[in-house]
Amino acid sequence: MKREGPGGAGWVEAYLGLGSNQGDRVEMLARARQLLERPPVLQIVAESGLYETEPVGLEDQPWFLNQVVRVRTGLSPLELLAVIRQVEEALGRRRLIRWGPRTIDVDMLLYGGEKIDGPDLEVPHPRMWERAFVLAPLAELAPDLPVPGLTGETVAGLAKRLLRESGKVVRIYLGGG
Ligand code: GSY
Repeated sequence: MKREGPGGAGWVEAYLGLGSNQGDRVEMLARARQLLERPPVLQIVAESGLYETEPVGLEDQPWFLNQVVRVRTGLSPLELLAVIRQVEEALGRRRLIRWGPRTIDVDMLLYGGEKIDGPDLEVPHPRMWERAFVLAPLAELAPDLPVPGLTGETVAGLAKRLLRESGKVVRIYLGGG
């Protein structure tokens, strides 16, 4: 547990990926951000824009809105995971179909510089480096972050390459549907 603070010694910077493709997607993301900040040991310190993104995994489902937020937190990784699950549950997330549609999805992408390989939690998120819908918003907040295992590669560089090569549409959301 890392509780000193608020926002002070012992607090860690983490990045969370938010996604929604059911219901009022803009509202779902807004409510998720609100609920994430409910515990006094978590503050959102930066938000990317919203991106409208073509589904990855199960392709026959509505397009997503995705966003990445940077948080500062005094929660341990597993405590943060518990908060994430509470937020997903409060917003009606049902884990019915793997890769399937969801009102809200919150993924812990990065937690400080930690590498976590647990049964319930893997950080960095194991699939984040291949997903343009994660890296494009992350590149707004942390463009120069190095990509593990790819010497000299940054989040911004990899995002650009994935946007070119993945064939998946990832575009800034301008509203209206
Ligand atoms: O892992 C997040 C849920 N998800 C998404 C998503 O958030 N956006 C896009 N574009 N495709 C996705 N496939 C899954 S599963």
